[in-house]
Amino acid sequence: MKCRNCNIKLDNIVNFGKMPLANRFLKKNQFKKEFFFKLRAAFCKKCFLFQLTESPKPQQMFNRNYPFYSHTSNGMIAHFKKFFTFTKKFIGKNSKILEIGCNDGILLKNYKNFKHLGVEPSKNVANIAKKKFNLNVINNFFNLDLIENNKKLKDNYDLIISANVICHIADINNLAKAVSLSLKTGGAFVFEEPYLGDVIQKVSYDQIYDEHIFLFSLNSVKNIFKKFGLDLVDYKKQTTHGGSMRYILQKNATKIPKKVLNALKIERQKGLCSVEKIKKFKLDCQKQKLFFVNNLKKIVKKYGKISAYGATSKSTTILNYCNIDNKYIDCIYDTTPDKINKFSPGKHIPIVNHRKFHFKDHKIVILFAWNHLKEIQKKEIKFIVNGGRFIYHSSKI
Ligand code: DWN
Ligand code: SAH
Repeated sequence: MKCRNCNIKLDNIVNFGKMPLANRFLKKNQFKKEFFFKLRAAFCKKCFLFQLTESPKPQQMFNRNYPFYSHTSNGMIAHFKKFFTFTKKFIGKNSKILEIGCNDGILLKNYKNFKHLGVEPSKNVANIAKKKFNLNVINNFFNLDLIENNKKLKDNYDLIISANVICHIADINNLAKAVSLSLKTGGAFVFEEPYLGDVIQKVSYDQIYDEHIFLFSLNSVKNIFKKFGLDLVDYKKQTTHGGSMRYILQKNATKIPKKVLNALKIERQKGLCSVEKIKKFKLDCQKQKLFFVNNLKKIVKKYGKISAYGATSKSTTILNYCNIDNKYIDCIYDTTPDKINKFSPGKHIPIVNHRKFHFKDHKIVILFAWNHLKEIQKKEIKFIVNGGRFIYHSSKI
């Protein structure tokens, strides 16, 4: 397998085995025809891009039944308000803003009083952005074809924004070229994604699944986008999604600030550009798998089956990589109507309405939505006060 950015041979990092689609929650009659692919991560020693070697077709993942609705987290609603405030410095009254992957409008709604456009391929969530929040949204994939076939989109935007989307787009050069074409000279491209540094440090291998084709770093982002005249001019570390990075790029910047040059150097010193250091991640994943499975076995022996909280995309990687099924976990509580009363991908654990979570019934619960800990602790305060404990798949979280 060759690097999706620079086409040189990749170094294998870790193999998670046969994996279903992370967000393909099933009805019983769909079990037999379930789709699987090989989930394997690799690293490019030239451009430092951490990536999947195989990825399902985008239409298989992003369609009219995409079950992730961004508005389900109040913490993320507040976060995206702050994202908007951060980007105010790039726009004026008459600026035009484009969002790549606006989902149900959680970020784009903040730009409602500007000339704006969202591009979102998953029809169900795009419809919410359009109908509930009255936003301008094209129900399509953002790519070069879209820009080349729509003259109005070319050389048109002062600001392009995106959150947790760019890592979902397999043809990264096509994406970068499309962004560059639609941005005005001097315009800004601001996007944020789960950060490779956090995943390595926390051994949060659950950030790796079909939709997350890339885990970026400052160095890999710089290397991908500079070919298309998009220069990394700033960054801002984020705590969302277990540790993310906001990247700020400018079309044809005149100068790269010292702050960025220093941060690129620090990343190199930390080993984020070293294939030898990144290869250690495989061992860390295996250790955490062993830790989690042994811990779970002990708990189940003592208390019987336990429950989990948050039917996240991330949980699909944990459950399938660790081979944990209904023998250990009776159900996963969740707020999403499209997931409730269905079964988890691959391991077929029932998804139950979070309203049925009664604090007295549980002593220990696996928190799959660990990135929303604060928000969930608040909701389930009785569970915590009653001595309830959340556990995780990694001891480094
Ligand atoms: O990149 C992506 C991110 C932004 O969102 C996508 N590829 C898919 C998705 O990833 P995820 O499923 O891991 O996202 P979250 O936000 O960690 O998990 C959301 C799930 O947790 C939903 O199913 C809802 C559930 N949840 C809950 O049951 N109670 C969430 C919250 C905040 C809650 O209080
Ligand atoms: N931005 C939101 C949604 C992230 S989930 C948030 O941070 O909460 C990933 C989203 O990317 C999905 O809504 C999916 O439909 C969208 N997506 C995937 N590929 C895309 C592409 N090529 N162009 C635009 N959006 C895309």
